[in-house]
Amino acid sequence: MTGGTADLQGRPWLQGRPCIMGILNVTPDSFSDGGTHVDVPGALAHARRLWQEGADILDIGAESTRPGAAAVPVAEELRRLLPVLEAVRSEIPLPVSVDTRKAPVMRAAHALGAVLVNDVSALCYDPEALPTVASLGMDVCLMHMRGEPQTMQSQTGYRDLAGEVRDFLAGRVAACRAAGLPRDAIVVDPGIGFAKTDGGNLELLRHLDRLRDLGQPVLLGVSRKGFIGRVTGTPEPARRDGGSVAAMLWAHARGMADIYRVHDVGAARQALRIWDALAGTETGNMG
Ligand code: HH2
Repeated sequence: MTGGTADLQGRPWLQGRPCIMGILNVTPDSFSDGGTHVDVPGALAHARRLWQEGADILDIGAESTRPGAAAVPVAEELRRLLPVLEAVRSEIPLPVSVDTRKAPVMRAAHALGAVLVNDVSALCYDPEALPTVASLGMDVCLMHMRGEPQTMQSQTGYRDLAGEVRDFLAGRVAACRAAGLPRDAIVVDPGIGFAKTDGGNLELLRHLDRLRDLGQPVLLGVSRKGFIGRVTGTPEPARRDGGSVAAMLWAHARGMADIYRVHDVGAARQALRIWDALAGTETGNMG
């Protein structure tokens, strides 16, 4: 079984049904899978598995953005990322996204065939990031957060969380449009777990529909996040896939997201298929 929709100009979220982004972290310290896929053979084996289990796109990241994580120098991020990206691109027929905040990493990843920049700072961290994405013609995922991964959990107070997230993303979409990015190239993400309390994450998930009037595809990243661990009493991130699937289906049942960023692609794909079979909304791609 493969997700395998590598056409649509590398934009599987335009296929008319929600798609799955499989996470490939090539970091020693990611909160859930740090250190497990850092060497090229290990990373490639994991990418193969994500593809076979039904991913539509792979998101490769070489800098952890978990709460408290320190920034990684460009040279080190490139050293971790590029050999894996090259190997994945030579074997796996899926579009690849690069999870980075840095323009030089965006440029190097583009040269190796990455089509989407997934920037948790919504192109705010590096002043060169927005002109770089625009000049390379890459797609972008703009995520809401405040501050830096190291400090973000001290900035969790909001008057109207969903409204403020929406307004921030509207401003970033406008900045991208002004820099020349076409509307189809822009995805937005509420940033679950980034500068939000546990209650804030739940509130944002309840009101995700408020992002819909932006008119952009919505990416949702709930997989194994800390709030799932705290709400369910599951300290080990790798044991949070049940809660991750539940949060994903909450959004899917309400049509509130277009891309689900997940660690366990097989579980996510199964859950979406069964939900759609029950709801009568499956599109014939029954694998
Ligand atoms: N979450 C993480 C990293 N990148 N990108 C988007 N667009 N949305 C997210 O919710 C998101 C993201 C954190 O998860 P993970 O990659 O598993 O961990 P780490 O940052 O520790 O590598």
